[in-house]
Amino acid sequence: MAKLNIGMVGYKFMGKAHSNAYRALPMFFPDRITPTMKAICGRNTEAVSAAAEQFGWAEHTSDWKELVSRDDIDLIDINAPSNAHKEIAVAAAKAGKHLYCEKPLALSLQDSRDMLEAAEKSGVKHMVGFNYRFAPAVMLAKRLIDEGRLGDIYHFRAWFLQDWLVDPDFPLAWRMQKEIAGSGAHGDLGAHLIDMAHYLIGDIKEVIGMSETFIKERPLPEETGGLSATSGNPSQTGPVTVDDATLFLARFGNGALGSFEATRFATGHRSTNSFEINGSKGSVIFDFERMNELQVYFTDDKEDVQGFRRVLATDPAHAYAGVWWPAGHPIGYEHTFTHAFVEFLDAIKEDRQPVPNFNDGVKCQQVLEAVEQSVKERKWIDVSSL
Ligand code: SOE
Repeated sequence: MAKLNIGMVGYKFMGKAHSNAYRALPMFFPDRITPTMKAICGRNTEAVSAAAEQFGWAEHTSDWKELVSRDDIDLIDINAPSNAHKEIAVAAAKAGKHLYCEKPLALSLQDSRDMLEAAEKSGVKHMVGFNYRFAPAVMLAKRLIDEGRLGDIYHFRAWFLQDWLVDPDFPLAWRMQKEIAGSGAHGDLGAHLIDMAHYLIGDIKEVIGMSETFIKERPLPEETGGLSATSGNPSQTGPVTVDDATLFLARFGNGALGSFEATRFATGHRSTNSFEINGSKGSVIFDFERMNELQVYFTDDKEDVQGFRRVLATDPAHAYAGVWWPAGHPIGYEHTFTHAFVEFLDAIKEDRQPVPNFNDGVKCQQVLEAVEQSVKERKWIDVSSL
């Protein structure tokens, strides 16, 4: 199959990011399967029609059921709010479509398991949108760990800090409503950190967490989109039903210790997504705001030059780097999505599951829920008990 017809549900922040990735693919990865941007779907006909034109989709529709049942669609890309994921994914799987779904996979662990089961039953390929795995500097960290160049891993500490909710008048957008988002900073930002930990370190055995909702009531929104929202009448408010910040400690199956912090209240941090890993032979530090760099430290460097050094992950030696620009020319956020789709297209061609797939989505959801249970019960929770 040299071509693949895409039907996409969602047209806001992630819809734009995914569309951009599909458009870049044939130009930068011409030897791969070519994705054809067939049809985009959203509830607001006027808005989705404008998005179709702006992003380059051939058609638009406001009926996802019609979209997933079309014979000429091979893959359904779901980036609508989280409460829509399960129904669409299960229906699309039953219709035999490959699935790409944004994170967190579902509103609950059970829903995510149902999605995985539906995908496995129908034998389609499935992938979950943990795009940060595909930053070349992150992939370099993975290689250093896998090749034993950091030695035994002792610590994984990660933090994803945003500040877009510090203003108490910021309206009650969907990301602050449990029935639509599942959870707050925890599922939105913490999910990325958990997946990164699974990718780099391995399975998490047990967790203990704490969480807080600092602003408990917010003005009702008039309109929301991406990370922006406008409020109508500020005197009309509603309850925030998700966490503003969640922190937790973890013990990995291989004995490493982890700490995780996800917050939308880190004043001054627009989107600081970082991790540090310490091993017996060295350490790495990644900071998404400098996503082309990996700080590395090796204990076997000569003592007089020991220290963290900055490696620019833009040489042909680094994953995907040779495809874009000459050595030393940085890439950005949007490229992580293109790389994720390259993995998906390759998996379809090679008849294997892409990574990360719904199994990884379920694993992440399991940790998310274990942390929530721990917050409620104020004790350590064994992740495998869920
Ligand atoms: C909003 O907090 C958000 O866009 C998340 O939804 C994304 O997954 C993350 O990559 C950046 O922040």
